[in-house]
Amino acid sequence: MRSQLAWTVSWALTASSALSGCGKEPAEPSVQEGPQAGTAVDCEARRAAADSGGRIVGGETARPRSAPWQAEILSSPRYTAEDRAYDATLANDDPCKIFLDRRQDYELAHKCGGSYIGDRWVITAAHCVDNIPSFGGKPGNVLTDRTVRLGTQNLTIRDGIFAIDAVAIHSGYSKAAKLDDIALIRLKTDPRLAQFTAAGRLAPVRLMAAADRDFDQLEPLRVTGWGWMGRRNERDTVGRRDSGGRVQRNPADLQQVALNYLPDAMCEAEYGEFYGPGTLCAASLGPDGRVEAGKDSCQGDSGGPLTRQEDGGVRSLVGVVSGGKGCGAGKPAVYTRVSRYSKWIAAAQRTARSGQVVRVPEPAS
Ligand code: 4AZ
Repeated sequence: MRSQLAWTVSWALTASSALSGCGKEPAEPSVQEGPQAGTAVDCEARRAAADSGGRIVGGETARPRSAPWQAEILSSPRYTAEDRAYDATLANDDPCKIFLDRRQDYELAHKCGGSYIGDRWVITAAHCVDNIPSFGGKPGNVLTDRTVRLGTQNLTIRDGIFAIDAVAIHSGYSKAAKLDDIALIRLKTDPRLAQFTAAGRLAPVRLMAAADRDFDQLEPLRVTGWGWMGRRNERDTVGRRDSGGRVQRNPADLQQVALNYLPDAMCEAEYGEFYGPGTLCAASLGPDGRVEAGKDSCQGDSGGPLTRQEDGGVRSLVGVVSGGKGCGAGKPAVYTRVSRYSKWIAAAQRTARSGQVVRVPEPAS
């Protein structure tokens, strides 16, 4: 259990902002209103102003529309002038400091990734929607304190925010055990879903099923997200700073990085009881057969898609970003193994109820 602390800490703050541990979190987020997707010139200006310049960790900007199922789970920032003034007084090494003066609104709002699977359903990680904190450290309500952005790979475009109708969380998930880290979100009925789909902005991703071809050895996989871009070592606390001392930032443009499917034994050796049949191990493997440091998912990528390419070019969802020790620290990372949850997904879709968060057990096989 030499690493339990790093593991626990790594996941503890994922679904909330770094400030929540210090008793603050934006309250009652509302659907953001903003400009519609504009001209190319507008987009360039927005991108430049957003100062993203980055990657997942060690990745690159995803080609436009290359991940039309990519979802973002967000809450609206509600930091007041007093919040900002207070934040500015904190020392840079204070874990409560979240560098409000250095971050864009879309960064403050960002919480997690997800994948659109069609019919108003988004798949994400349980830890992104379970027991979310609210303002003042009080328990939040995921149905009202979170929204979902679809139909764009750029977070400065605001015409794609959807309200949540229902949430189903795997009953096997717990913050302590971290297994069964999977949940479904059903969006409220919205004509934009059909409009975005017709416009090619939105497309559901196919789910890998147990009967699909097995993974090739070291099969190339792709993970995408708007998560932190700096490396974080295994033993670093999850603050706003990367291992080089720079403030961790979220990019405006969706990032992608290529990883390899790894043998379970590599994650079992690293994660022990936190790795099981419902998890999948992935990292970038170097030519020496060891995990290559510097290419990884990180905080804020959680819940997002790990995909593979099928024969014929279609991508299918094989994993959901769950967690791991550090980011790009030369450790393999843990993803929820989607093909193990086909029955659970169907059960969750049957069980979900409007206006409720339900916990759904694994159906008897
Ligand atoms: C996180 O805290 C997290 N490097 C996500 C992914 C990884 C580590 C931590 C994998 O959400």
